[in-house]
Amino acid sequence: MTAQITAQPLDHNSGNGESLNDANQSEILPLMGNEAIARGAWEAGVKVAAAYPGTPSTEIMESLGKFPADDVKAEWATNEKVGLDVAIGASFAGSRAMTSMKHVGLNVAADALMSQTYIGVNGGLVLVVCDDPGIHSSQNEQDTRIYGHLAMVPVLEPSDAQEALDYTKLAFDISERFDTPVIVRGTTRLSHTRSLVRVGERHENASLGFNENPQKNVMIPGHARLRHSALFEREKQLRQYFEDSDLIRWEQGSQSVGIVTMSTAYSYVKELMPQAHVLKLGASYPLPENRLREFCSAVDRVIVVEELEPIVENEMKLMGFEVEGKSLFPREGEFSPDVIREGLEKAGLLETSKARPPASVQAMPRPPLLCAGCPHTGAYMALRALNARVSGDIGCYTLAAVEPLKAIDTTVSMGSSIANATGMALAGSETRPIVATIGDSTFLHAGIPPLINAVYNNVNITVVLLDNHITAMTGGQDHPGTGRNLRGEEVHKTDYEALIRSLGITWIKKIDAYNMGNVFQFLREATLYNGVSVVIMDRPCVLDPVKIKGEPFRVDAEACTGCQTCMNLGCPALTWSDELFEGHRKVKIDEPNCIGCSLCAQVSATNCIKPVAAFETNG
Ligand SMILES: Cc1ncc(C[n+]2csc(CCOP(=O)(O)OP(=O)(O)O)c2C)c(N)n1
Repeated sequence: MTAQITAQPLDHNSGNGESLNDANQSEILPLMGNEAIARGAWEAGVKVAAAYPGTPSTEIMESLGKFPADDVKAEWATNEKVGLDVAIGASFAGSRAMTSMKHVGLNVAADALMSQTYIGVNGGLVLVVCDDPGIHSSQNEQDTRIYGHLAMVPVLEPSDAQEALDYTKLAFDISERFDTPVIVRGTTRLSHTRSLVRVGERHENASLGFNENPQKNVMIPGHARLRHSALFEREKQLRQYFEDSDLIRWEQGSQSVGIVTMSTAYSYVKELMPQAHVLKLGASYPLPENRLREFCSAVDRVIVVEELEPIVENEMKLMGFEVEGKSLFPREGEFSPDVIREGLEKAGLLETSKARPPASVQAMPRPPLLCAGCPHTGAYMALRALNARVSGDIGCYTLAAVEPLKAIDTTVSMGSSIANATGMALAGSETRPIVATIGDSTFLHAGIPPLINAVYNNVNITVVLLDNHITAMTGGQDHPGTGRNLRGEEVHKTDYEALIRSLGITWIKKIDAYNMGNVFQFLREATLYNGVSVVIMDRPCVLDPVKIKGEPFRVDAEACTGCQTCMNLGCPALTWSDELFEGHRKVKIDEPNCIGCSLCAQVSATNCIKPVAAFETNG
């Protein structure tokens, strides 16, 4: 059950000032957290929304793109900073605007946020940022709430899909009322859990028009100094707002312990300690000191249950409250009922459960692998054969860092590969050819400035652009290189060759990633070139837009010598048979899994792999 959230009356002409659980909200739909966020934004009258995909946030923009284009211009942006800047532009123009991203996306967008917080908003401006506690699908684990403090912008923390909708809607109101960007913070568990959500109607907002106010809109030092002071006043007003808001909810209990919690941890706490006093924080910044004081003085012991960093705990300690938190609960990893239970046992609040029954179904451990027929495979096999020093990037191809390809030496953050390779070249100690590998979406996200930089600084590196025509890692989103937008409409398609040539690079080869002869030959030639060379590996992802399924291949068991050359591809369709050749296990192909890419046939040392039809013709 979600409690009533009463938005304060607003100046804005949208008429959104009524209770968010108003009479219009009669329909109930099963929505995933991310769908609920999109729905909340649409109901709030969002006019422009832009995002770069990133797990667990991706479905927010995908869902918004399903609403009529006349209602909301929803688009993929080339990166998170671009997405935020587009939303900021729409806010300047007087419309409600939103951007969404995964936690690390905010690192990219932070520069814009840190200035925009001074500027404030015209049309409401909401950033939905989804953290990934437990690092299910990310390069790190970080707590977005720290950015809330840094930027001094309110952070709302929904705990279920209903709140995801309600809080997103409310975030626009708060944004306009207090002249501030607002962060709605999600987590993987919130984003991807589906539950019943009461939905409402859309409130159309007339554009507020451009607000001509250079002192507010143009951040030069003289203006920024004034605006910085305004932030402190705004923080005070926001704190007061949360003192009075239903977003902060004290759920009375009968025990003498009080638990301060938020986000999905709230549900676990309620399940494990239904008798405790609970102060649910729907917003974790800025904190309402008086409400906290009232709560703390009513109980004997206060425990803060918050995932990741001790943000609320530390702030409460600074306010002078005696609280416990990270002495009981981990500061890393995802919370679960078991994790919270352990902490509460440690605190002596729950009896120690000695024998916890093991989960009845255990997932089978599975090593991460590139798909059968993945067009990234051949390039890495060749790079390993070339003994290249490979700086990698973020995408499906990062999987080439592990056995059996084991062909990537470094991976840092999106777009790092090219500048990392530049740095290695400048260091001057590397004797192996230096190669940066980067996917098409990642190249457009953050790969172009470092490529310009590599040319500018005249280094000897090879850049391999792995163009599989899609953002595969996050589920196959379009980008400027696919020539389609979020709604699937045809748009201008980035011409990589022309773009790269325009940067001053003359050694460029575009090759079919399935032609192993060319892959080996041109990668070798590229690494021998003196300067920046670029090889574009051109082949669509086998899963997008529909799973590619060509004629499968088969191993001629008679001819196979068990040399294992094909096994170096790490293709999941290749398995071992029970037959041996001079003590070596022969290989066979799982035909339903094979998509017919022919890479194994091309690398086979004994020419024993052929299309299935070849066997049938030969009887
Ligand atoms: C700053 C940031 N934004 C978003 C992501 C999520 N993400 C990881 S890889 C990737 C793009 C992958 O696409 P591409 O480079 O084309 O490689 P592919 O997966 O298709 O091989 C995205 C969006 C991220 N890790 N970091």
